[in-house]
Amino acid sequence: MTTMAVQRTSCIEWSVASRALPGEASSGDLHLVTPARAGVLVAVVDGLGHGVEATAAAQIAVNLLHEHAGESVIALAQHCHRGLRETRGVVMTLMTIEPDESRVMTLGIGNVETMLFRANPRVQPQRLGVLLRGGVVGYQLPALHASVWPISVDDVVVFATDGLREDFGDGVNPADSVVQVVDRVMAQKFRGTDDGLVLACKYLGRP
Ligand SMILES: [Mn+2]
Repeated sequence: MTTMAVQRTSCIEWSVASRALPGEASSGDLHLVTPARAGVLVAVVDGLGHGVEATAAAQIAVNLLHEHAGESVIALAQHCHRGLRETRGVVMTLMTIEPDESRVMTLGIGNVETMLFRANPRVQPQRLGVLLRGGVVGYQLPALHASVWPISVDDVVVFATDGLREDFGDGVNPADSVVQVVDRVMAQKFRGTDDGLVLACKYLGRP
């Protein structure tokens, strides 16, 4: 297992932990965090299956997302769909965090679970989950509708691929550091039957 030390990109600090399926040299679960025109783009991509073909498909997706990082989450999904037709395809959740609007825009295709945890205990609901639409990028896209959420300073967003159990959010405390969040989720919720990746980011406000 590898955990990255805390990183800072634009308006967030973040960390990621990942593990390949035991016996595989490379993981098909990849991430991207990169400055975007309106703030920052965060993406988690899971190549279908595991091993080198899964990694190759996920890497193509990450390269395309990086190349087009200034575009909307919907345009990004469309670029990836066109660019992944010759691969086994990926599932992905995309999010732009936009400090000028104090909002996130997000789109999930497939099953990369993503939740926002409110730092302020008086805000209800305390958690929001990205609505995931069935499909495979590169093979069959669902209708693309982005969700828009308000975000406040110190709110935490956690992405987890299906190598983590669906109840991964139960171990998340938004008051913890992002490194503590990803370490705890990986230690407690890794299934061991697939690659797994968990990424946490904390919103810092305007840079
Ligand atoms: Mn998977």
